[in-house]
Amino acid sequence: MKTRYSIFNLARNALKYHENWPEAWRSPEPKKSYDVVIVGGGGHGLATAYYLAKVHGIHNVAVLERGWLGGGNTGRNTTIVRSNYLWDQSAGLYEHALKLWEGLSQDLNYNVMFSQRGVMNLAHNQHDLRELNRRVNANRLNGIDSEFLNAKQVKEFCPIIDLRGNGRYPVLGASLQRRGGTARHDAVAWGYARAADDRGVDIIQECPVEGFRISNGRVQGVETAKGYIEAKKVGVVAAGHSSVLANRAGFRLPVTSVPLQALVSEPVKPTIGCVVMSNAVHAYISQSDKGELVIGAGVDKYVGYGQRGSLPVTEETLAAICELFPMFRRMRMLRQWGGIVDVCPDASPIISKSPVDGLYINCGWGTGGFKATPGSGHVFAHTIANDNPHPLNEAFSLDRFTTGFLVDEHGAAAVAH
Ligand code: FAD
Ligand code: PYC
Repeated sequence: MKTRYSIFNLARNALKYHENWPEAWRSPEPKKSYDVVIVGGGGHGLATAYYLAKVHGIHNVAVLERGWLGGGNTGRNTTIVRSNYLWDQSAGLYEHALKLWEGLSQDLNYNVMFSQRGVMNLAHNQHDLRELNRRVNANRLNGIDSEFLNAKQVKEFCPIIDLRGNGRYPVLGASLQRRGGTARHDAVAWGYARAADDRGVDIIQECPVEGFRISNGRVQGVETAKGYIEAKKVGVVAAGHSSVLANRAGFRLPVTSVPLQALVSEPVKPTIGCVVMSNAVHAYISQSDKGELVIGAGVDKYVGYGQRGSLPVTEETLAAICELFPMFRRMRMLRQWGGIVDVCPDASPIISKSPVDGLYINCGWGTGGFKATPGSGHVFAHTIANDNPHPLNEAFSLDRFTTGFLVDEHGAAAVAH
């Protein structure tokens, strides 16, 4: 009886209150001018706006998003968070982000469902073993938790894995970052949006930026579908479309845009309690809190802007997943999609001033920027507020492609690109 009453209540409240839920953020018309305009309402853009307001006291800020918040790669990614990169510069940046993740739900007062379930990277051959060992040691030297597991320990940590990999992908060992894990992607966008809005930031959706007004080498504002908006400073955070926007501002970026795809299965009971990745075969898997297996693949081998990804990549990935986890062979896949990732030649991001004064660029995260969202927003806000990089993003400037001081993270990129 009690149950029926509660179900009735639930239905009545759903109908009665559905239209009166308070909005998590306002939807204002754009003002004539702002101190800072951020182009792109993904996680990185929203985080930048939040830290501009919170840390630097700059509240007259607008985030202009051409579609809906998180509709780009933020809402399309497979949510893996880790900081086990090879070089000191990357370790600094990604570990900064991981520390912010550890307090993010409290900071935003919004549950981003950060789950430190451990991220394991598999070794299938002697080369993988050497590379993973090298990276584990490099991580430890940088104070990042990282350990090497032999095959027996891999099986203990993830009992459903088949170490034989059907002969094609034998598992010889793995690296493990226990503090790594996953977070709920759209909650990250919504949490940052609500917290930025609370601090006075205007969030404007369905407002594509179509061009920039530049005078005497300095940005004056942005041309948008909702009219011209003046801005003292502009931050471009438009993953996948950053080279298009840079072209409109009159400079070139060394990035290539390619589709990266992912897919999820029908939901099942908890079966895999960690994240398992294989750089060598471009397949990785975790299980969402809803029970879906979240599976990712490699990038398509051609430039493209279709948010789909090609079938041969899906087939290759699922074949590898089935060989590593035979118990998943009869699972049905529910959804498949793609996102456009912009890739730098050294597989590291650009967080930098640009050749145009007052215009800043944050892009090139390739297949791995979700994990960096809080850290990226934090240091980019610093760069914009001070017109100078934060020490943690100094190495990720645009001019590294002319000085040659690249930060080559191809080995740690997890999904080769
Ligand atoms: P986005 O979320 O793409 O935001 C950019 C925004 O800019 C978009 O909303 C877009 O609509 C907007 N925009 C573009 N042009 C304009 C314009 N002209 N005017 C206004 N707005 C514009 N990373 C990880 O760390 N872990 C993972 O497990 C992982 N898995 C991935 C799986 C897939 C399938 C994909 C596609 C990516 C994955 N990534 C992962 C990478 C990660 O998703 C991205 O690096 C990260 O989300 C980039 O965030 P962002 O805020 O910069 O970009
Ligand atoms: O960078 O860890 C990563 C990642 C996992 C899946 C896609 N990117």
